Amino acid sequence: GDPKAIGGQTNYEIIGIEPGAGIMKQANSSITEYGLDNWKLVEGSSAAMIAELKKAYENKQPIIITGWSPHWMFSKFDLKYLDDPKGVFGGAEEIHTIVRKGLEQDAPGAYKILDQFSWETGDMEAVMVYIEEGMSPSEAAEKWIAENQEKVSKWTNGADKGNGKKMNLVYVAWDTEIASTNVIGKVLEQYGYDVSLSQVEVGPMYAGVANGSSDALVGAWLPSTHEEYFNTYKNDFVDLGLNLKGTKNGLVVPKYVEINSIEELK
Ligand code: PBE
Repeated sequence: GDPKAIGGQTNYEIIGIEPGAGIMKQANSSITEYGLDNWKLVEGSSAAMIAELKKAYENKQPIIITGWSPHWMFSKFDLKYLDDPKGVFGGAEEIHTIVRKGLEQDAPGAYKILDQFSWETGDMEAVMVYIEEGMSPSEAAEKWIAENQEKVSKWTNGADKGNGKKMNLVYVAWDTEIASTNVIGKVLEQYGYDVSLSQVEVGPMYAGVANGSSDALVGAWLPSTHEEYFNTYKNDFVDLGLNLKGTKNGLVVPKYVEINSIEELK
C-alpha cells in the first residue's frame, strides 16, 4: 500500500484513548522511535475510539487506533496489529491483581479469592462480548459465572465467607477491566461480601490501593504498560501475581488497510 495515502486519508491521526493509559505512553513512544513526525496521537476515551472505529469500518475508511487484546473488537471486526519491530508496545504481558496492605488480615476470605482469581483470554472475551451485545456488565458477569461454576469454585476454594464485610474494587473504564472487575466483584458478592465498584482514572486506581482507600484492583498490566504506576507505588501495596496472561497492545487497523508495520507510517 501507499503509506502517504493512509496519512492523508487519516489526517495523520492515530485515534487513542484516555490520556493516562499505558498504551498512550507507548503510542507516543512509537511516534518518536519510528520517526513518525507527521503523525499525532489523539486523546479521547476508549468508548470514543470504538465509535470512530465502527464509523470508519462501516465506510471502509482507513483508520489507525490504539488497540489491545483481549478485546471484543477482534471478534466483531477484521482487524490486524501493525508489526512493531522495535518492541515499543512491550510484547505479550500479564494482568495482575493488586491489593492493599492489611487486606490479608482484615478480610482473609476476600484476599484468598483475589489471590486465587485467574482465568484465560477466552473467558474475558466472552464477558466482553456479552456486554458489547447489550447486557449490563453485572448481568454479563452473572451469566459468565453461572456458566463457569467449575472455574469459579477454584477461586473460592477454602475461602471464608464474607458475612457482609465491605469490599471496594477500583477500575478504569477499559473494556477489559469492566469485564474482570465485574466478574470478581460478583463472585465476592455471591460469597457474602458487600462489594462496591469504583470507576476512576488510572492514576487514582493505583493510588487508591496504595493508600488503602480501596481494597483491590485486578487490572494491572505488567511489566510494561503500567510500569510507571507500578514502580511509583510498589512498596505500598501487595502484588498477588497474574490473573491472566497473553495480553497485547499495539497500533491496530482494519485488515483492508494495506500496510502491515508501524515502520510503513514514516
Ligand atoms: N489498556 C487496557 C490499558 C490497560 C488495560 C491497554 C487500554 C492501558 O493502556 O493502560
